[in-house]
Amino acid sequence: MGISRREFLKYTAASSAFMAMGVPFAMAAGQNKQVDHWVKGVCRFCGTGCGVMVGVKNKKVVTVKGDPNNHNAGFLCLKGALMVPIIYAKERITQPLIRKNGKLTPASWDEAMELVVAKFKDAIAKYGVKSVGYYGSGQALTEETYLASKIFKAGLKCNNVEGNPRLCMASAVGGYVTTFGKDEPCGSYDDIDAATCLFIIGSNTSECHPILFKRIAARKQADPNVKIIVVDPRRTNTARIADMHVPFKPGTDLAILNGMAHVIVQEELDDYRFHSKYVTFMDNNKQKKTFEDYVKFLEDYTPEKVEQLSGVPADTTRKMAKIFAESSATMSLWCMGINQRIRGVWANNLISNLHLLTGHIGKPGATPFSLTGQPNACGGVRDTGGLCHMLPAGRLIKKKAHRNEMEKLWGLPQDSLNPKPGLHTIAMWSALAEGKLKALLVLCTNPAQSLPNLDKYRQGMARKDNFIALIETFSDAETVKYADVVLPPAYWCEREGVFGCSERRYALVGKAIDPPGQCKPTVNILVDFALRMGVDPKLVPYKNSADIWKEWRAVSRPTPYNFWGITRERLRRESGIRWPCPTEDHPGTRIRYVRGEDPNIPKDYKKKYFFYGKPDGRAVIWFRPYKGAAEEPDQTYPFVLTTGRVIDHWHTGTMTMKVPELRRSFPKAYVEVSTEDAKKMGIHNGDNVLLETRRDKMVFQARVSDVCRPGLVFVPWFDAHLLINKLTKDAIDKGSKQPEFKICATKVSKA
Ligand code: MGD
Ligand code: MGD
Ligand code: SF4
Repeated sequence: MGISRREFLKYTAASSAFMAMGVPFAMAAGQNKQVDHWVKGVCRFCGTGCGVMVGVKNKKVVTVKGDPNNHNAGFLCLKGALMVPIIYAKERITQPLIRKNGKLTPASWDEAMELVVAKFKDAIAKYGVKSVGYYGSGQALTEETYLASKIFKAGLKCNNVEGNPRLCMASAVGGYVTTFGKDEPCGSYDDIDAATCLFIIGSNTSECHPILFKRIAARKQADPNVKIIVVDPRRTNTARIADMHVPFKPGTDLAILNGMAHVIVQEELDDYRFHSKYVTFMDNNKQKKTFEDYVKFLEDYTPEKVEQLSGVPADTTRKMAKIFAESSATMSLWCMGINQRIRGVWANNLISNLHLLTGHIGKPGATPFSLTGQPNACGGVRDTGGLCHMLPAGRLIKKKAHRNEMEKLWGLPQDSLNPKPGLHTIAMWSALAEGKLKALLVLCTNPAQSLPNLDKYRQGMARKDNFIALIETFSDAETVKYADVVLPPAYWCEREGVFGCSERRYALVGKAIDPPGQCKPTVNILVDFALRMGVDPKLVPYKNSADIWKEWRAVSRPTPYNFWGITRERLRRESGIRWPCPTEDHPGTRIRYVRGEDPNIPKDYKKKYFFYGKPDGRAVIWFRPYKGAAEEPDQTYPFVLTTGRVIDHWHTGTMTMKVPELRRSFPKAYVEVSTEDAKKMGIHNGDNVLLETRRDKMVFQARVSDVCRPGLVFVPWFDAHLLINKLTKDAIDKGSKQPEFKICATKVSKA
């Protein structure tokens, strides 16, 4: 099934130049397999959104290969290439389960759904709609998230609709909305091929977006003058191809980014013509300011002061700023090192500031570009409005005009939608822990492993007076332990639907095979839930996910998202289309906010750029001061603990741990310690090391290397047997409500 590691290495060996640069990928893996037919789809894993072809023989998936017509040009990384055994894992849940006397026992669909609905109805009757909720995922299909959100918001008038993108992309959304007035990146992957400076900050692209990293490495290989700067406290594999790797004290990005802006204005490297025409300057109190005020604000961020705060040598800040500004086209790429922070929105703003200050925006190769983590966080949750404050296509619950527009589109009476935003993720799980939330429907996410400060939230999940209905594919997911009912969904290519990746590209995941046992497509489960809950059948008139897609196109049409031209037929024919796409003959949009590129801008518009998300058409340069992390190291907890990913595992490991090749490469979590710290503490590779934070303590095996800077330790969070989130902190960004997974204080000692 799939390809073996040997076959994989054979394919990759063909591209030894990339391998030498540390770029792991598979080319057209599985090409030689005999299959009955190929079905077009999208990789199950990361937000790179690689196109795959699924090979089917005798009604079973036997292999996958990269789609040569999608942006990945036929390439897949190891996770993508080895996806097949997961479908047939022995842990697949194939029938509904109900907890009886503490044990999950098989039940019929009818029995399980009746119990779910009885619990939801009972909670609503006793405590109101605020006592129920939905917690979804950036891995659910677009149609699934749109539908779940509609059932809760329009059907039940309950805005407690959240999902794991709150842990992931919320700060990027906050950054884009405050800077440009609209969510989602302006540029696209094509910019990588044209950039002459790639500024990578808080992203381990090589492990987390490997096929994009391959594209970055190819760009560098094609033109050695292209400069790559990696700003990351760890010397990751990504940093190893950089011209400049800039390690620093975690959590001090705001100072570094302001320091770069300081150098740019002092050395007059800014593009005055651009920012005087297209930018509004604004302080932290939302007061309009001038460029001169901004220069004054930046006086506090001399490279020398930045050095004191962050540990980045003053000359390094100067050099970075000069390369950023003087390159002919600079592209910034960032991910969780920026977003998972209590000042994540501000850090996002400051990256965009540098682009608006230097005019590195809206030209090929010049753009700020946040990388999305999950395959459909953009496509499902951000765009269709699957969070507690949002409605579809960028509309907001708190805006009456937006609610009224959605009421019209959904055929609801005027002013019938609930005007109060619901509970955000941490508030939702806190409410469960405090006994205020009584019934929760959870889809395609494993919060019993992925939430920060886990002990608190797991205790909440374990309470006897609440009810958790979980739609989950695998019996060994941690959250299954806390579920009262488990509903078995069709997995990945067992049902049809759409994923939207980091570059606003939407592509169809085709149905290749039937689901096993009693598994059902999630949209069927959700419609069944809605009807049993007494939701008006006119709100859920769908036979399949294609019907929902049709409605979504219409709902997006009056907005700058505009998916009208992305028909199901086109999705079947083409390998992904980037929105906005207003008509069926429109090719999709590469660059937003630029006349002639973005269909939202009239062809005769008087200026070249139009940031139409803002009332005056100007993007905002924000004055955001430096603020540190929620929990800085001190004498008692002197180290910073950071958490993140490894190339071969996906999140909580429920899928990748089922692939022998992937499991073997990282069988368990470990703690990465710097050579310098290890020497001081007498720690050697493989020694047991105790980590202790204010929340919990745990022992990990040491990996001593030059990856972490002294004072920093790193633990990957895929291992269900070593739950590092018991140690992390649940402090959140005030604006985006995203938790600061990336930084907390810890003690480190040899165990
Ligand atoms: P992380 O490992 O979470 O991955 O992708 P990334 O964000 O690239 O963290 C990125 C980097 O942030 C780390 O190298 C870390 O050293 C750095 N960092 C820590 N603190 C700071 C800081 O204060 N400032 C800066 N500038 N950097 C800091 C995440 C992405 O990956 C996401 S969100 C998802 S959902 C997907 N998950 C995933 C996976 O589970 N496995 C694999 N293999 N790929 C994945 N792709 C996606
Ligand atoms: P996953 O393992 O992706 O992690 O956290 P989670 O979403 O909780 O969970 C997906 C679940 O869905 C799995 O249990 C899987 O078995 C199941 N599943 C797979 N396919 C299907 C399907 O088709 N249908 C259904 N119904 N279920 C399916 C992710 C979250 O974690 C994210 S996005 C981020 S960015 C955070 N990152 C992060 C970090 O960097 N550090 C630490 N310490 N914690 C983190 N937690 C966050
Ligand atoms: Fe899948 Fe991401 Fe690898 Fe592409 S880079 S094959 S989307 S895991």
